[in-house]
Amino acid sequence: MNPGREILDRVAALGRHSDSPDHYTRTYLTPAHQAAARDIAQLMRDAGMQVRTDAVGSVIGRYEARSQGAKTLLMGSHYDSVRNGGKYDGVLGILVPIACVAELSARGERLPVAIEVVAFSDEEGARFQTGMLASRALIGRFERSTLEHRDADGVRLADAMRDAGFDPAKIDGPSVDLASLAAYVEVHIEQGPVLLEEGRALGVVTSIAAGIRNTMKVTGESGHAGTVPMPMRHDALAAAAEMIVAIEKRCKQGSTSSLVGTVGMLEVKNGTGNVIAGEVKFSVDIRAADAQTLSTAQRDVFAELDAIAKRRGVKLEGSRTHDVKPVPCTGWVQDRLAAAVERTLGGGPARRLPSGAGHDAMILAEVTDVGMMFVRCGAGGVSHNPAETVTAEDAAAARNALLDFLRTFEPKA
Ligand code: HGY
Ligand code: MN
Ligand code: MN
Repeated sequence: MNPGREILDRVAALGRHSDSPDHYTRTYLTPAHQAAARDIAQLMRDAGMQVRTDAVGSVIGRYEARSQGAKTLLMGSHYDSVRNGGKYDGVLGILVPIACVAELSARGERLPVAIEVVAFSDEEGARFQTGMLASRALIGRFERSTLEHRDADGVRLADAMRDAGFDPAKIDGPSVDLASLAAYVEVHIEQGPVLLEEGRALGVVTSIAAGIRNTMKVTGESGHAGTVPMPMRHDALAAAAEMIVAIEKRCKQGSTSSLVGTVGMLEVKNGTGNVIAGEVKFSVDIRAADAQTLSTAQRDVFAELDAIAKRRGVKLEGSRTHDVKPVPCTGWVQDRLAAAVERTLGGGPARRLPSGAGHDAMILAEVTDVGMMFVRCGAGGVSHNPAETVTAEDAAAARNALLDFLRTFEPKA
């Protein structure tokens, strides 16, 4: 079978493990999430890897080097998803390296480095607002305060872990040998239109955008929709609505198109059609390619939200749930990936491009050199959307380029 076709069939099979019968959603520690983990572990074993699961549910497959004491090349991505997302986000970056190791194993090939493929259990943070939870835990920098986060049903993260058979007390250090890491390489769909518009199957990431996420709470005064005169209202939902438009307005300003602002979640407490809303929560996600643009935009946005709250006589509180600095991908890793892409695709220099999306590579960059390979997204480059798609030819190209990268890989002296 065409290796790309086999990868896509596996994406589809894993995509059937969803929290919802109506769309693809796989959030941290749900039954669907744990079923996917079991399938991924089996795929790793079938590919000739020894498999372990760490204290937060990341599944790690190891393929030994040709000699003892070798460095370890880490690869991988995440197997959780956003709500109503696309099946390729994260999962492709797990299945492509597994396919490469399966090929090496079938031919009895061993490399000068060991390979570890990590399926991160929680990168999106969609259920508990815990972005990059699993990669932080992998490198020993799990933030224990997240154990108190609750999901939409009020379930504490710590309790969800115990229910799924994980012990929060065991999250106590790296789940890989950091000293042995040669580099980390992540294959991921581009989640944008550049490769599609330029007719390229693959690209090499130069840098990953910075980003912050907050959960905001607006507290006003609930009241009767029919009796409270407009000038006397402290309407939490109307205030939030003005704030949401203010975020969009500020993030549309400025010279750099890398500045983006999104409110993806809005929750009206005890929302009722004939009641003036007393309490509202909403999410804020602001990103930019560089720290200065992000910092200035943040300063302006939160100052404006405070001014709106003051003018409307509502209380505004915010908690930071995610904060990542911009991450440059390491030069030598980029160059090796670009050479492998060029040998695989031909057609001149590989396209290098920035990532507006965040990735586990940002966290691994705290402990080792990192690189990312992008795979063309179809359907206009859309992602975080069920229309997200990748062709079998491009999946095969990614597998072939990564295999070339592995077969020519020597740890940096
Ligand atoms: O939000 C992101 O950039 C990624 O999908 N976690
Ligand atoms: Mn994503
Ligand atoms: Mn992703």
